Amino acid sequence: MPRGALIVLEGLDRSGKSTQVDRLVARLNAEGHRARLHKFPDRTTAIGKMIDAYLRSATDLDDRAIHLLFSANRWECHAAIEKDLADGITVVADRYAFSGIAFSAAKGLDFTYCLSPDTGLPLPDTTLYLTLSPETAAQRGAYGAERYENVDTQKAVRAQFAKVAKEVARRHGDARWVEVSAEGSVEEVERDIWGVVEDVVRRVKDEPVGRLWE
Ligand code: FDM
Ligand code: MG
Repeated sequence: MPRGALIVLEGLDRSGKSTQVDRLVARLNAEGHRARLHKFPDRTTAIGKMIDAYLRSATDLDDRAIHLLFSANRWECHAAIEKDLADGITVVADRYAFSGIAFSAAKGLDFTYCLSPDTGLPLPDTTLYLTLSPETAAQRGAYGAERYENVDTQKAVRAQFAKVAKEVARRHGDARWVEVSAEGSVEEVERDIWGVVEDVVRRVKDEPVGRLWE
């Protein structure tokens, strides 16, 4: 059976990522590709609840401890994702290991350390990184109240995402990371994303799923 594709959307806060993942899943299904959304962190699991409490600042955790919990939250879902892919279902992930690296490295954790716990996870067939200027982000209104939702953190995270992009290209090839401008209208951004995804879903059908950082 042709497999599904693993499509990841990454991006800074206010890039419209949540709107776009919803539209992408709807579009895939409408065009006859079965597709399912998977949000990371997945706040519904036991580990996800610990992460949720941390993000709401209801609890504090050591930087390495929370980094590993975010990774564990992906590992506890990887079998379900791989099963979907094998069953021909395309998985659209709202964030993935790349957010894990960018947000933790932005706090000062060693970049190579940040990569390591996610080694061996299913490799995204493509990652669409929604980019947004700080000016446009500011125009889109105030940040939320969660941890990391402030200008200084977002700046630092942006710089780390640039390093992540290079690392993905170096280890897995240029085609795995695609920058998409999020400056345009919802429809414009949706069209740009679809242009990439439509192609990837067809192309990977008969290819094995890769392993992240391997
Ligand atoms: N985040 C997300 C991390 O710090 N590490 C991770 O591995 C992941 C997946 O959690 F600020 C951060 C990024 C963001 C927060 O994400 C929650 P959402 O998409 O805003 O719910
Ligand atoms: Mg958020």
